[in-house]
Amino acid sequence: GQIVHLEDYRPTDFVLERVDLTFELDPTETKVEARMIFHRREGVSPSAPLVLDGDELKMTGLLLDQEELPAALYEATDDTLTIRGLPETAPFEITVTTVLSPETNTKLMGLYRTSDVYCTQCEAEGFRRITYFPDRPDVLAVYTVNIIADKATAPLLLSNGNYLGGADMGDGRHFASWFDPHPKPSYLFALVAGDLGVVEDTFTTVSGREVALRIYVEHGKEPRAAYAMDALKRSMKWDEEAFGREYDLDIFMIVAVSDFNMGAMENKGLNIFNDKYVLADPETATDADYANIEAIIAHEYFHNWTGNRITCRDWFQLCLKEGLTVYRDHEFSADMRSRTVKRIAEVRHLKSEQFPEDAGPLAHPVRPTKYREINNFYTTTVYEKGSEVTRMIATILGRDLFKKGMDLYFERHDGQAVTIEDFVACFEAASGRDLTQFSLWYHQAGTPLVTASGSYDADKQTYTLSLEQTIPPTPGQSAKKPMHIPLRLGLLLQDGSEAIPTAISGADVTADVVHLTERKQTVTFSGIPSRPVPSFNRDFSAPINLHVEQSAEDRALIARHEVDLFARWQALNTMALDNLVKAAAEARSAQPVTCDGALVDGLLAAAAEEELEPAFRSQVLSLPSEADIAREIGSDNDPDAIHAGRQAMLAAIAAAGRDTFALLVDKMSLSGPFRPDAESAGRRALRNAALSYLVYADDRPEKAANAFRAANNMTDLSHALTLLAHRFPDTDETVEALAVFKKRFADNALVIDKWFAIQATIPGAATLDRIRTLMSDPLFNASNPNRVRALVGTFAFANATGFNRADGEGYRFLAHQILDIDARNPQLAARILTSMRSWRSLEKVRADHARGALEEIARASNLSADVSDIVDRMLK
Ligand code: HT7
Ligand code: ZN
Repeated sequence: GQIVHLEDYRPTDFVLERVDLTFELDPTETKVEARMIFHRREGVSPSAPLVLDGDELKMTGLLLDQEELPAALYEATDDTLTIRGLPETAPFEITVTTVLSPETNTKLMGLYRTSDVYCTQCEAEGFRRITYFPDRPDVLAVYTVNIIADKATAPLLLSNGNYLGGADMGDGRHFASWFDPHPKPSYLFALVAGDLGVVEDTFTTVSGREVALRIYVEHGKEPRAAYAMDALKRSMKWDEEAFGREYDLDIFMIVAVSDFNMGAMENKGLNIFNDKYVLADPETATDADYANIEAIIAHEYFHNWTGNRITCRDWFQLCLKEGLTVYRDHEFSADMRSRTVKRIAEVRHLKSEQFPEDAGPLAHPVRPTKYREINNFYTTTVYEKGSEVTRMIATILGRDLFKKGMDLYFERHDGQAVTIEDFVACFEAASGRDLTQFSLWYHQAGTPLVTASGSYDADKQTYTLSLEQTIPPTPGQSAKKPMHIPLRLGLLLQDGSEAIPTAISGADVTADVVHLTERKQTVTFSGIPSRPVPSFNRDFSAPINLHVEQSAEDRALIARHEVDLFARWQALNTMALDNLVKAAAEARSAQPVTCDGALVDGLLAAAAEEELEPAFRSQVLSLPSEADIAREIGSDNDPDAIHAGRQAMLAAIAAAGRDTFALLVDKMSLSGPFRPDAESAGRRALRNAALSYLVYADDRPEKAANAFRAANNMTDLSHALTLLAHRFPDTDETVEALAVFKKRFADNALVIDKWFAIQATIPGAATLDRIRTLMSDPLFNASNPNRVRALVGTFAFANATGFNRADGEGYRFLAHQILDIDARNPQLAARILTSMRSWRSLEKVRADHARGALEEIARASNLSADVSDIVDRMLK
């Protein structure tokens, strides 16, 4: 594929006025007729041709104003259709007929089949796999869609917008017509046809309009869509209250399918979901599943305004809709659940996924300036860092001005395809602030590092902080400018109260936000009665790394007294991480692993503190992951040493806290029917965290096996199975539990995915053989993305010791899998391959094996653009 550059953006030569699509559905010979009305844009040369995008299309007809086009006037290549001799000013109609084979479309882009249902996925460039079209997000048009299909196998015919009507055609077929009055880009087009069950409800908008809500699922699964429906109604209400956004069609539909490349898709009025993010009941879904469903239903619904009504001018602006919509779904979940616990989960995710991306060969700015394959830019940088950038705008402006800026954005740009500059300009206009320096967050890749040191002058009663920011070099960007970093800061006194300075110099400060704008800055706080303990980056106000020498006692003071609960968790987590890094070094040099007493005391005190909510306490008990430790160490990583050090620390904490944990297991047990609410989930999380420590402290599997037998919901059951499999992989108890679980849930694909994933994460070199065996299990299905992600993806992303075997077999296994998957589904292959993004930070032997495996992929013939883009960037 060719490289696309932001600076080459030009509007199209022709304006698309409207689109009429007719689909005659057939598994291998679907006929698509696309009628498009265009006119030449003012000022465009009369000789300029119309160039439409295509991808693997078979065209069977081409008309201009209903007359066949002479062959001399057009040229069709692999990816374009060029038409010449078009009218100078008058509108004209182009009719393209194509024939598609949805059944054999294994890329799951364009029109495809999943469990006998026809469905589409058009973002980013899937529409061009349906017909020749100006397939770019700045081409907005009004669509009418006619669907003709066999009535018996496809009684349900859906598309975007409002239903116009339909009828029986008398020949075993029927048709339906849909009209979407809102101009939209092609990536938001959707069609679904098949035989599905439905859950129905209604929502009355703030202005009193009734909207029909429908969630379509496989027959028999309707009861499992109840939670998704509830989440949808809460999302609709929340968007009215929090952002003043009302829904704009008579109907909102969600369809759940089992073969899907990503989580879900926000097609106008017809969201299509990976069924993993719709279906839930206590027997089959964990608390994490419920929380994900709530968040993703909300996310896709929120796109109706941030993405659909206001869309992206080009794909470089992807964060305009994704970063903002993630920010909105984060705020929604924070309002529905515990704000602090939600923030902790967000920061954990950001640090474990986005920070490594930003520190490795795939690093790119939130708003990139070039790409080879746009599918590879649906990244955690665009989504999660993009959300953090939006959050920082809210922090800098404050709640009211942020809201004013958002209102202006909706008012100014409704119905348009816009840029990040347009978005930022709304906040500048609303606040009168210059956000030029702030905008570097969109343009400079890499996680800024802030180094801080403080000194207290008892005579003058001043406290001085020296702060320095550095932004590491990233691919294509060696020198960086200093950024505007809004750093929330607390100064705690020894009694735990907060110092209120009488004056501050050296930086702009609003409330507790210190605005860092220089490379080096010295900030002085006056009127500080005694040496304070600084609590940096409260609420994780900026997505940065922070280096500060702080004693365990000072961190413990923050952990006990901070008013910002996030900062309390952060203090304990940082203490734990420091200790885990030391433990890894000790394990690597075969020394005994030491566990800091202040850390153990802090963890156990927080775990037992009844004033704190259980979900928070469970977060405290969950130590940084092996990947977190590797990231903190940064280079020359030995995953086995990291694992050994961490296990030793777990054992030490488990031994010291045996009584606390036993008490918690008792106290946190729940009676009565299962409820998926945040509070009940928090109790289960704390109970299971405590149970994990009890199991670590034990060398026999009974406790875990008993928990497995006693579990009456999927959260507890899968947790117990994980404990058994990870801690006692080859015991009779584990073998039996795995067999029981498999038999009980054999006909539930989403639960069987968990069965595969749990085994894929068993630590140690032996797991690779297990993976190979599991791949020949009859339940393994190489063409179902969820199943491939559950086994191969989970192994590569989440099993540090198994995947990074010292002999390099894990990497070679993955290389072969990537080539195999790539032949069917390039998007899926490229995504799983990113699991190797941190290969350069491994110790030399492993890094050499990893490079060898990547080179093997790079050498393969017929690589997709998706995989070759990723592998080339990783090897650069
Ligand atoms: N906007 C969507 C992103 C997307 C996607 C979804 C499913 C399959 C392929 C896809 N390519 C891009 C999902 C979202 O962020 O809401
Ligand atoms: Zn999105």
